[in-house]
Amino acid sequence: MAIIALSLGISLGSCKRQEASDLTRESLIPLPVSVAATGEYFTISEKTDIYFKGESEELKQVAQQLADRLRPSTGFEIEIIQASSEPKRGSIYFLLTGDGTNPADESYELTISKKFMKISAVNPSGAFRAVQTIRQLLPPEIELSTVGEGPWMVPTGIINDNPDYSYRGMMLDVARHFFSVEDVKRVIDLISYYKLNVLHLHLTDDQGWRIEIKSWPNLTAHGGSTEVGGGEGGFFTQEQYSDIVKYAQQRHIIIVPEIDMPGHTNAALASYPELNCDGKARELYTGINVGFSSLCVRKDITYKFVDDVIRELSALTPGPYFHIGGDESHSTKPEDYVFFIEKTQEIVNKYGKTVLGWDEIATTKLSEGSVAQYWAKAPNALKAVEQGAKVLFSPAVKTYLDMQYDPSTKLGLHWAAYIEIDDAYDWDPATLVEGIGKEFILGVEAPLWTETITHIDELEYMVFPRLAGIAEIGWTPPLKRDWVDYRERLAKHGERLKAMGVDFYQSDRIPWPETVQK
Ligand code: IFG
Repeated sequence: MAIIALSLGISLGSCKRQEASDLTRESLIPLPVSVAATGEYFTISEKTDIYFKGESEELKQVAQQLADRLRPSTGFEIEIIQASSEPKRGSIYFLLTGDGTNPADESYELTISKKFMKISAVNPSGAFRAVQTIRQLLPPEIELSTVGEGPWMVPTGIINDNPDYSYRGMMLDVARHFFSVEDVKRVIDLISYYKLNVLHLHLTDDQGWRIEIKSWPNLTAHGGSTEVGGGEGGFFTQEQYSDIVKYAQQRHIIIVPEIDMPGHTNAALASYPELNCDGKARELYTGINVGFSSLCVRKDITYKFVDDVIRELSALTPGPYFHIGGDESHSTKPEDYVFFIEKTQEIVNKYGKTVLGWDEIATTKLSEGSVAQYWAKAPNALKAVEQGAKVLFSPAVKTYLDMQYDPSTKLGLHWAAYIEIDDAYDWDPATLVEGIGKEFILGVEAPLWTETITHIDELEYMVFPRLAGIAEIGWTPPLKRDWVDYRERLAKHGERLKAMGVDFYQSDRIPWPETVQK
């Protein structure tokens, strides 16, 4: 009897392995534009190598990034091979179809058959986005750094995918509380997993100046020496900033630096007396009030300062945008605010960058290409549209990741709203503000302000899983998005977040599996 049971077991086991798969039922976030299943499995095994076609160093790097992910958790060698002929059975195969004329195109096609996994993309960025999809098609154990037993099976079919919006971002406020290069790289790792392509760094505020400016060294020496609550603060040297930029670039993410002006400038005003209208340096500030500071708008030295800062930081920033802040300048006379913002836009453009600014900048004459970031006042966003400018959507009531989930959340604020997982997901930028249709929207970005956030674990708790929903809003067409479906997919993502060691919020609005419940 035992022998029969054994053989039955083996055949059942192999039958189990042959039961039909269904690629369309996988829990991918963001949901791809189109998924067609063919019902079999591709298996990554010790025979699997990764081929890439052509001379692109960036494509080779994407192949290496996939191998770096697969090796530790499968234990397989996984060679990287420049394809000259057809790759052998069981291989993964990258190729580019673009001619470089459309570098912003992030589309990819992932074709999975029993014999091959093929990724064809217009640009290396699309191949990198496809790698995130592949990670999500494998068992969650693929994210571990210890060898799992597998089998490492992926359902077969074809995925054609591309993003709805070209700007899909997160903002990290490193001014209220400073976060290290290592923490920022962790954030870049996690947002790249959800196919975001922008990290906006809020580098300066009343409580801290976090980026070295060689021509004004006291900005960091003094202005970077504390933070909310009086801690030691900190700052990025220009070398460290460049390291962050490179790390982001390797994950096809651009860095948007923000120097918030003319308000939110107490750290600079404390560092240089001459920046103050009365010539007296301000005290360092470790509280969380806003709106009390302003650069001295009618002094010439102010524009030497602004020019030096924008020049030095633009030279370190390959991305197209420079964010000048412009929010809550309650201590700047309205006519002075207009004067300052219009002059500062010229300086940004002089250094070859496009202006981003909080929605108040739309009360001034926007320079060519300037983008208003809608956070609080829809009328400001409409003013931008009236000027023919694009709007970046960060409505505080939907996207502010420092908002408490509900009144019981220990961290965060709630001046805008309590934002649970469904509140952050179940909205459409293209219909949120009457008069601002999709054609005026550059994309979406979720800011994390850090008045109450001091540590990477607290950051992860506030950011995840809400950011995954924002990422889907930025990537997936609204007609394909549905809270009931997303809720099920997110529940399955719990195991992936857990495997990646993310300290995410386990909302009781999500049916997390037993294996995830803390
Ligand atoms: N508004 C301020 C931020 C921060 C935030 C906290 C903007 C553009 C409230 N400005 O949001 O500096 O204090 O939720």
